[in-house]
Amino acid sequence: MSENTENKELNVEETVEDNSTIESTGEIVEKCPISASEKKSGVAYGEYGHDTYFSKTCNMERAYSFLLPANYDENKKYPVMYLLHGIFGDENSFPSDSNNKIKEIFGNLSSEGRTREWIVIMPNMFAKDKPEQAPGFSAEGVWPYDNFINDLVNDLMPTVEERYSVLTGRDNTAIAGFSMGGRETLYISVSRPDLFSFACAIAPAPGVVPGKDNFMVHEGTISEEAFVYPKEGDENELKLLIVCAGDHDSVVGKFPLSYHTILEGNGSKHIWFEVPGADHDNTAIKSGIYNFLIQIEECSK
Ligand code: FER
Repeated sequence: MSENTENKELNVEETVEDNSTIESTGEIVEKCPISASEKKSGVAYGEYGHDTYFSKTCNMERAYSFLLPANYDENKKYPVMYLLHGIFGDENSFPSDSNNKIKEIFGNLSSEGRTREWIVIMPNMFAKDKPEQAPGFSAEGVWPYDNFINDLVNDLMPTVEERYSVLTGRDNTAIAGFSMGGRETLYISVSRPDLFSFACAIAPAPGVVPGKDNFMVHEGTISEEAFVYPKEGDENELKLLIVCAGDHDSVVGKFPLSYHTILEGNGSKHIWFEVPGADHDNTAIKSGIYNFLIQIEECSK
């Protein structure tokens, strides 16, 4: 699920020769431009790291990965983006797959002043509270994913704020995720809009609201009526909410579209787009992250 087979054979880090700059008008560009996703000579990229923390929610030591911006400086303060992996993934899912180009997209956009410098935190989203719990397509198998909101808010966010030089508050905090991570991005952002001004769900999996697919019956983390974001003028209105997905996603199918339809129906402002030629894969991830970073700056102007 979190494996992105389409791009696996190209596990090479390329450096583009022309070092072309990113042309962006600020509009949604459905496909992430090559100029944003390829490694360029002369651009300093951040480094991935790994650490652990004790979670009171889970009553165990847990791990996360992080991406600090190039030239991370304790004397500066940085906004934080939480980036959530897909089902059966863990804190290594994003850092270990060089084809998602996360490092490159953040570094390229930042070097051209198209995004602020972010600290990216990639947690293990399976917030089990008993060692024997395992992920799967069942109510018990997904419960720990839905429990992650508690670990995030009560354990991981305080840890991050203590360990890194971070800007706090919702205007400096973003959440994004792919598939199961997209589902939890929606659940977390709609539940705690006071904590996140920016959210991006890439190919979000079913189960935010009740539903059924080939894998299982989803009870829903919230009711369809409750899947509504604070309205314009509310202090907790999101500045940016993106829902996107590949135009032929063979895993989550039309569930991302169904979230868009619900949000449109209840007047929750958001951006929806499909990524042409993308399945449940890195093409969708790259486009989602690229557009999220660009749109954060657009909506902050
Ligand atoms: C499901 C379909 C897809 C589901 C989860 C997924 C828990 C997640 C896919 C992924 O993370 O790649 O019915 O139920």
